[in-house]
Amino acid sequence: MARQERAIRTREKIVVAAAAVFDEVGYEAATISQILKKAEVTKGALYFHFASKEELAQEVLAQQVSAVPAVRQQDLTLQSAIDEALLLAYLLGAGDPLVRGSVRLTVEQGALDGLHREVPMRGWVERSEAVFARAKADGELLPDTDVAAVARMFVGCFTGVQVLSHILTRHQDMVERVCDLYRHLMSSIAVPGVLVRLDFSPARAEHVWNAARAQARAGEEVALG
Ligand code: XVR
Repeated sequence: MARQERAIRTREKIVVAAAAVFDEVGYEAATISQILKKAEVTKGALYFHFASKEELAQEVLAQQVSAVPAVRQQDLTLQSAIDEALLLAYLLGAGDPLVRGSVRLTVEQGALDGLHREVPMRGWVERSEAVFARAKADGELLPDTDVAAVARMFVGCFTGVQVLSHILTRHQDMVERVCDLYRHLMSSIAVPGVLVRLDFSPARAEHVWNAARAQARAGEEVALG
């Protein structure tokens, strides 16, 4: 393996380990030595890539949106939007360390710890807005829908449901709660002919995950040549 590729892998291993520790104990209580132990790397390797716990947390936050693999494109853009939310919900419930750790960092608002929690949130709002703009251009949304307002509303509602699901069930009912949420929110923005074609079933989440993984693997193979 080339030296540069090894360095990239070590860096990513450290980021995932940091996320796992942030998920388990929160940002404030997390220590560099816990992260070292989990990552199974030397102190030198960690400090080569990251100067501090804060820098590590910022990187975990920065990777939040890309930690969710791209979903397979569906005929209806709104179905793709549902699938993305299902996948994020699934990964939270299944215990994906990067997703869970990053989301905990985002919603756990420590006193003056200086973390830029707006980074992933702005990323989600932008991404949602792009998807809803496409849905609108495709004629799937009721006329006069304000896509920027809708994007903020979806991200806010998702976050609220996530917090409640974590408190009540440690995310075990996350997929079901997101299905309920989307069934209600979509009926306020989708044209009737589209609404009846949308699939909001919780069982869909695992299929979305398998399809996204297969697609990501195929992409890697193409990249390797
Ligand atoms: O934007 C999101 C989706 O497009 C659905 C609307 C999800 C936003 C998730 C935000 C994340 C940060 C804290 O969840 C939290 O609870 C996938």
